[in-house]
Amino acid sequence: MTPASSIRFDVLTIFPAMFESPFEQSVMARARTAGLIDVQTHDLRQWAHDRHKTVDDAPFGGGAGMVMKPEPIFEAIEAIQPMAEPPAKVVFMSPLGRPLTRALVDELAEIPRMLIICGRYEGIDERVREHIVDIEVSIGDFVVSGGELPAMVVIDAVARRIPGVLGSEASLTEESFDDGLLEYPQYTRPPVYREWEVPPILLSGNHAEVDKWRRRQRLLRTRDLRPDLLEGVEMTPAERKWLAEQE
Ligand code: 9D3
Repeated sequence: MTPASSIRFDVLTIFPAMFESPFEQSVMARARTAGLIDVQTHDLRQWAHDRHKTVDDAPFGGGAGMVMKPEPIFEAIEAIQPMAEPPAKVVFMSPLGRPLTRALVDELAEIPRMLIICGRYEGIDERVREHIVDIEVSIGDFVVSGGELPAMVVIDAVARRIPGVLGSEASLTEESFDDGLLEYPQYTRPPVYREWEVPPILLSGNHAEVDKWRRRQRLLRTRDLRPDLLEGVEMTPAERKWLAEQE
């Protein structure tokens, strides 16, 4: 995987204000200040054709709900593409899309510019999907009210793959979890809270024993919570024996 050194996200939405706060905080705010990501929102209603700024209409053939009209979307994309370089890949957030996984996040992180269309209403005119969308992405098999929150999930997850967005310490930590195991249990002060004690090994100062304990806890948690993830994981004979002994 070779991530882009910076990524520009153009976002087409009828709710641009939804994108303000999440990208003004913490990791994403620092990434923007550092020039590693650029998030530009565009209000789809700017490209509506009437004084009511209509962007939806009733479905041909009848049925419940409204459909997003094609003209404002095509015209918006044609206006946004020349605003920067290189030409953006057009990403449509949709329940029909490719499920977002670590592999898809890594694939998207190689694209230096994407224009993300956020759908609302019951759907979008099929000609948009057919003629201008490059990639359709879903965040999972559940329904949310529109493409805005899913777009923010994509931007956050993709931005974290750009070198420098996470501190070097955090990115090394993240990489150490690339082996497909769940994380180990974490504790901080106080060592006893309401009679509940922190595992004594963590207070021992014996780093080799701490590492061994953490590795085994990860194996145990993965077996109990996400046995599907344990398939491709390599274990030493000692680890395999220990795990089989745990209830
Ligand atoms: C009755 C059919 N519905 C689809 C299951 C209509 C519909 C509901 C909600 C169509 C779109 C939406 C709004 N959701 C998104 O735009 C969306 C989404 C999602 O709901 N789940 C997971 N990923 C995504 S990406 C965009």
